[in-house]
Amino acid sequence: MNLPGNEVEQARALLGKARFVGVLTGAGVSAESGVPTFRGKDGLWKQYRAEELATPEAFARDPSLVWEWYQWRRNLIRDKEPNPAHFALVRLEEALLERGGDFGLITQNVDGLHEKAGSRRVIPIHGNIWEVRCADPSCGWKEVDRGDLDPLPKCPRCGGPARPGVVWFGEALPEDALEEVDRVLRGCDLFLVAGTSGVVQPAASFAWAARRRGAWVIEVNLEPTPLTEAAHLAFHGPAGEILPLLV
Ligand code: BV8
Ligand code: ZN
Repeated sequence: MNLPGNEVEQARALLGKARFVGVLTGAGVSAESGVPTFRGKDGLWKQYRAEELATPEAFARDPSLVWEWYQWRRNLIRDKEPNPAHFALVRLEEALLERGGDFGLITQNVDGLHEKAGSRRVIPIHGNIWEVRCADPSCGWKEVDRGDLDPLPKCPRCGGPARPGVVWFGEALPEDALEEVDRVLRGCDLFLVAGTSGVVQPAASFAWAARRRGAWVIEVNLEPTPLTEAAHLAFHGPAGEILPLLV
């Protein structure tokens, strides 16, 4: 990693004077904690891709296969700890709130590591892998359970199939989360995007929306992404090294 010093200084200056920082994180922020990302060579599970398993259709067709994937991921994540990227975002939030500013951390990650690190204003737009809920929305049963589950968990209230409490492809994002996202995108004067490939909508449009409203946009990723074009400053390297350097 060899970052141009003047750009690091520019990013630090922008972060230092911002009043309202919005952040969008993706799987790359948890990569250094040992959580596999979705896309790229480490993003594969058996012969499947996330887009083939994280859908209501896949669950209707083969709930055992989908649960097997989620239980594999729950077991992988269970004992993982936040890394310096997560902790840098905690410090950024603290600094903003201390100087009377505002902050919102939009995350596509379902692993709960931002909360574990101590971030408070987290907006988990794709749900929570520890939540289990009834597949029938009219039943409404749900709970957070970090333990081992039956291979094919059932809803204790109505006896129907239970499903992971995450947002699948083709499903709407939670309304309360979208309202909070809107507040961040309208209000922030700096938007920081870290560790996301920027291909999943609607999250992939957030940086553009913030920029259109006049916010500075900074990207941190191992490599260029479709969002690099939306960024005023882009840093290429591990989030666990770059975020602590900037914050
Ligand atoms: C919706 C949760 C409407 C579950 C996930 C065609 C065109 C455009 C859009 C669409 C289309 N067809 C369908 C759509 C819509 C679709 C979509 O965007 N599809 C794409 C793929 C084409 N979107 C949806 O369906 C969304 N819903 O649109 O609803 C609607 C409205 C009303 C009513 C009904 C419907 C819902 C999408 C939610 C999908 N859920 N996951 C689970 O986890 O199991 S998505 C999945 O991708 C992940 O979970 C993650 O949340 C998301 C994004 O991935 P990333 O986090 O970016 O991870 P990725 O592996 O891709 O990249 C990692 C990056 O990190 C890389 O860039 C890498 O370089 C970098 N990196 C790695 N290590 C490091 C690092 N960077 C820094 N440091 C490191 N150390
Ligand atoms: Zn039920």
